[in-house]
Amino acid sequence: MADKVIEKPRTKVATKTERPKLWKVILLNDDYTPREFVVQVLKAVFRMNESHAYRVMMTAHQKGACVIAVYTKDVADTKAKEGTELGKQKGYPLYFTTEPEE
Ligand code: TYC
Repeated sequence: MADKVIEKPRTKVATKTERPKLWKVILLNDDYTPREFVVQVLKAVFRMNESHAYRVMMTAHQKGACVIAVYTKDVADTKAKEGTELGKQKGYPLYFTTEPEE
């Protein structure tokens, strides 16, 4: 009896921390917004340099849309709204949308 070891039941809670899903911000082409203005907005809102912004703008221009970057949902929504709003202020139909990454 003296050698009987009483074991404490071990309780281990498995915690799984999932990474938050990331959202893509997508630039859509239109026929009216001037190219140079799109480049300015990309630089201001998405902190791109001139050549990166130009390449992204041209990709949207030629293919109809271009994925700009991925962010957490809040940041993606805010940036898409900011970019769209800058165009709207000038009367342009410039449009940024968001969608979740697979
Ligand atoms: N297609 C526009 C033009 O020819 C330029 C443009 C490029 C507009 C990309 C939107 O997402 C865009 N003036």
